[in-house]
Amino acid sequence: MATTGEIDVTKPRLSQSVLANLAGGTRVPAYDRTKVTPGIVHLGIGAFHRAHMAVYVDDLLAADPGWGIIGASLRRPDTKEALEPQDGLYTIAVRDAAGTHPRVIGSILEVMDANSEREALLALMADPAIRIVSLTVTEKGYCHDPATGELDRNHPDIVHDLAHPTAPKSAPGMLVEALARRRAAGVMPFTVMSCDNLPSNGETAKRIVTRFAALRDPDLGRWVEGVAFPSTMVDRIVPSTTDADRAEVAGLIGAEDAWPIMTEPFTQWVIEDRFPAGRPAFETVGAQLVRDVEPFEHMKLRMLNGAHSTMAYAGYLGGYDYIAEVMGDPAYVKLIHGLMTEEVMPTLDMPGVDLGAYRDQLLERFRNPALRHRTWQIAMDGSQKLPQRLLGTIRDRLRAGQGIERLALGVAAWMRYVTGVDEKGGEIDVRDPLALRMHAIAADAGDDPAALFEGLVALSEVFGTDLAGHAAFREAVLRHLESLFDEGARATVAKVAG
Ligand code: CS2
Repeated sequence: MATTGEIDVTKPRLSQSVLANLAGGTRVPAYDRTKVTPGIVHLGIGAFHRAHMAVYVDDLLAADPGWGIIGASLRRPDTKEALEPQDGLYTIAVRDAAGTHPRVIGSILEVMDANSEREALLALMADPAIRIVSLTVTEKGYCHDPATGELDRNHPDIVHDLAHPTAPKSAPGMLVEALARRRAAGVMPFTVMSCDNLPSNGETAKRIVTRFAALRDPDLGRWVEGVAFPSTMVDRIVPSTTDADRAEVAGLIGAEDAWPIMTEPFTQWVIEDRFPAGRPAFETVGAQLVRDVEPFEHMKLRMLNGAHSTMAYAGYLGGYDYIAEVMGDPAYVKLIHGLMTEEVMPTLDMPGVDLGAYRDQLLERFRNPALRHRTWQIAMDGSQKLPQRLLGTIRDRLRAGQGIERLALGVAAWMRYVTGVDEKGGEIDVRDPLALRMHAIAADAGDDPAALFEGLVALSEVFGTDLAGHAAFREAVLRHLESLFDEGARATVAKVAG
């Protein structure tokens, strides 16, 4: 992901001092940023957070300036490098068929690079003014076993952080060290709010963080048991920014922004209302505060993300670069429509929600021709995503003796994709924490789909220990995998779509 393209010297760089002079029509923060004080630390300040939570916070700072965000990146300093010269300001550019609509967001007061500013970041997280630490560290940032949701004690970052607990690298390590400092100072814990696409993301975060704390010190583990970890369901599609996007945004706002964020009009945030240390009035800016988020998470992960991953693998293999292109192929649309209607919707228990309307809205969002969302981007980290997007639904249906034709195609397409070789013999750049292991499995399997299936299904962190031996699962996935090799993705999609 490129972050800084060529900077056009004829335009000023976006910053506080040029806000008043941006091109007409550019919405800018409607509050005095000098009055905003930090109340939230956000770990994992990537594009998603900047298109989602930071926008909700931007909407509420006029009424309540005590909730500014200090963002931190745990891996790369690139966000800090892009935003620091811009006083934390950046543009979100909302794209629909009518055009691109820019808005400058001011809720991020500062970006810190955890690697070079670890001590300062931990000190800030221990400060009583910080009442919420939110997270978008992606699935793999939880250092867990995706199939069980338990902390992976052998994860290199966890091994490191247990050996060096006061200089942690991982998100669980950072949270626990900051909480330990608060406990030692007699400061009440912050609320930990996960905004990642994980099932029961609050509970999952809590399980991992308390386990890590207990491994450090059983007393600390018990104290961390008392920390609130509300779950949230987050939704907004955010393609990676390209240099062409940068140029377009510069033209629209009349200033150079090193890292604008491109997104869609739709946004949704459902939050479990459990914030003992206080929270901003998120409900006044469009978030839904509820007692139980889990049904919403299931719905979103299985419908949106399950369809997305299926389109990503089967679409990439079929030669489609973008989701909107996949949606231009009637066979793929039929597959996705059928997957959601016949196979996912019956597994969801959502009284009062019109699932048919939700599905149709998703199909409309996927069709957004202006969004340019790459199948390759969604295909990343499949080993971490498959369990909650496809395999949970598959398990529910198998338990009920129901068919899994379309869901199994999603899994088979993933297996075909992670071989790293496309249908024309070209290389696929497979990005995944298990990429090396999967590459070795594919190399051993050669051109035998059955051997590839056996090798991949034995990855228990993805498939657990139940699916490998399940006859109906084996039959459906292997049949589709053979078809993907013999006939290719487009023909297989057409066949399975019916
Ligand atoms: C996508 C998600 O990249 C992916 O895996 O499925 O990022 C998706 O766009 C978001 O969850 C939408 O809210």
